Amino acid sequence: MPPRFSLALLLGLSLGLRAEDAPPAGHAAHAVAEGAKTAEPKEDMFIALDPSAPKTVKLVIIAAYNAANYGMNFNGFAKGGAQYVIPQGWQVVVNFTNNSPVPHSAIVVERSFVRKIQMGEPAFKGASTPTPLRGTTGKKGVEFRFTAEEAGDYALACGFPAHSANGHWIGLEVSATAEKPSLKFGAGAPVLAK
Ligand SMILES: [Cu+2]
Repeated sequence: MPPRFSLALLLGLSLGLRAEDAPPAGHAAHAVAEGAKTAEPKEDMFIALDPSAPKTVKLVIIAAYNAANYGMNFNGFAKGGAQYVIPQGWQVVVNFTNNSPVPHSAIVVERSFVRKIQMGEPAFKGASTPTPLRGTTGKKGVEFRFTAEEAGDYALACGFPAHSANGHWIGLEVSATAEKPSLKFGAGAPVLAK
């Protein structure tokens, strides 16, 4: 008997598969955007020398790059899990964007400040997005620049209240000995002091 039954079953199965293969209009684009957002971060995506200006480094900082640390990450990293090293005296140009509708910001502070609920002034003149406490949204981006005048251990932190204390920061060392700027992910990055 059941040729009919089998046929119906086959039809049902193939329909089911088709429904999965073809998401409703609009969802496909969303899926692509999600995929792009979570592309595995690579160091060279976020740091580059400026060929037109001596001793100038460009940093790309993307807040809520992916879902790591509930979106409270830069370029996919939180809690000091990535570390920039900038030679002392270099110009730093930061291009900041935010993937999330939740406001985030970026401010360079002394490393010991990352546990503060509220950030004060940036460690260097000009070293923050325009309104670090309120944050900004949107992928349009804001640019800020500063001179890494003084060697030491700093952090690039989110200035939105309580975000940095919840891990929304990465390391930034200004080095008196490094000859080139660098960025390192993972092991070798500083661990947050308890
Ligand atoms: Cu934040």
